Amino acid sequence: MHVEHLIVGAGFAGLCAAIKLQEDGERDFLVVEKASDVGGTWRDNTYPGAACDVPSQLYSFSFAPNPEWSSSYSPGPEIQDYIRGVAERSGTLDRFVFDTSFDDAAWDDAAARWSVQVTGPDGPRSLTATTLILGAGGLSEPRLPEIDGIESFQGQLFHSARWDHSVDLTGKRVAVIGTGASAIQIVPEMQKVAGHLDVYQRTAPWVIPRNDRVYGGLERQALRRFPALGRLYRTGIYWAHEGYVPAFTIEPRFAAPAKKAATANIAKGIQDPDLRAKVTPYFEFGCKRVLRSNTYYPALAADNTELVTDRIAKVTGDAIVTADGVERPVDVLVVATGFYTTELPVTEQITGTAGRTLADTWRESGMAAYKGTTVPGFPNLFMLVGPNTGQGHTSMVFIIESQVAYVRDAIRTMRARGWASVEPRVQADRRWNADLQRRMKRTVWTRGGCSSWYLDEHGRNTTLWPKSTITFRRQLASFDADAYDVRRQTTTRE
Ligand code: N01
Repeated sequence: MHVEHLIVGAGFAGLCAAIKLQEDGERDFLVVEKASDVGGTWRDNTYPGAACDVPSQLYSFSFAPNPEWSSSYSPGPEIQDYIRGVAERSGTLDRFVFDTSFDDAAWDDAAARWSVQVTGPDGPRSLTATTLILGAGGLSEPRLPEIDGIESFQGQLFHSARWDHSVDLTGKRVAVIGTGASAIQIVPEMQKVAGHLDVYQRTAPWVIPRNDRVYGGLERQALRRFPALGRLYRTGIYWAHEGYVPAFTIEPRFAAPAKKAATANIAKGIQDPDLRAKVTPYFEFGCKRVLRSNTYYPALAADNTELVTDRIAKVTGDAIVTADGVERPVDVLVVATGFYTTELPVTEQITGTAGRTLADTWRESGMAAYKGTTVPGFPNLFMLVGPNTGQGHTSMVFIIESQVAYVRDAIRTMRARGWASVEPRVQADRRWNADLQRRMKRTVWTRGGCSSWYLDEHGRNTTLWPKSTITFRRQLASFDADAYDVRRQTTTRE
């Protein structure tokens, strides 16, 4: 079987690509999705308290505004319903193949197409595709902690992104390992139901107030009746973010007001000076992702919670033992320890022109792509949410739409000019990434004195976009064919 376009993943990115390809009259595409539903991260992260910390109006497709958001920061299930609703209304769902994993893809140079293996309910299947559009997500592969003895734990253990809803937590001794964006949403919910809660903190994060606001009935009615109002909200929020955050990542003085708000947040939520000291970060504001919560610090200060800052030495059958020798019994162990971000497992599964996988190509140099989307040696591969496209402060949906616009233009250009394949030139790729990494050196993510999922094992930031998102959108506004080696539908290279 041959399809013109194979899209991997049915989250925001894959869905956006499907909808926009259809809009362009491209009918011959398939979306393969390993799970049984659309939604990506919002389908997978069902932990209690899951919610977005990017404003709802901005965390939606520009072409599918939603006047029904219940509050300024949407709860996870509402976002999942939104994605499902958009998918259903789009008329693309008949080309989604669920419960089907993407196993591998290899570029067939003679045929100028990808040879792909997938596995569905009926077993493995081979197909070919002219373009491969990867929307597999940058935060989709859970990373379990490597802790001595953890495999011997006899109680219930699960990752934050694979919540086991069959486990009743009421009155239990619950332990949460990690204090990142997922954990700080989980902890207040656990504190409400657990008999006792231990929170294992390796590094204290900066947490600013969440300032969530429930939309009143009148406000929602107005948003429904006057779509322009929704667009106004969106634009206003967008510029408020854009005006501030990219500036403070370069210039620490601009971070001072937000750092002050984070310090006041600690003082408001926690009375005990020892606990306050423990939760006060040692690194520069913004070095790790800045988190938002009004309830995290009060939950840590509650009588049934203990914040443990001693290093975890080992896990036994029913307890966690810290380096100071203290053993704390545990019934349910939640590991909110993040994701594989710089060594994405999917990169092992894609083989380019030189017979090397993406993972091999990036092993020494780290992840890198031209415009975060295309890679030399991998013709007709388009990565959505690729290297250096991530955001710590604003909407990935904005980035996804920018990338999809670029991919659409690439496909239109290929059709118009009769090209079989496009592949970014090594020089263009080098120039793009050298410029990014030059700027990266000046950012708080590199010089802020912390380690984070933004950085790879060499300390290189291969995940975040270091300029404004409007710059990203401008730079991907049209397909720049002169940065590419192209091959005509005959076999000569230009
Ligand atoms: O993962 P993380 P996350 N022993 O990698 C700790 C998005 N997101 O799932 O800081 C002990 O940030 C680790 O400690 P340290 C968002 O982009 C968004 O929380 O490395 N601890 C850290 O505290 C976010 O940034 C939303 O020292 C260990 C934690 O586990 C991204 O997803 C909500 C450990 C991991 O934090 C990832 O967030 C949720 C070990 N062996 C997620 N290993 C919203 O929109 C790791 N840790 C609100």
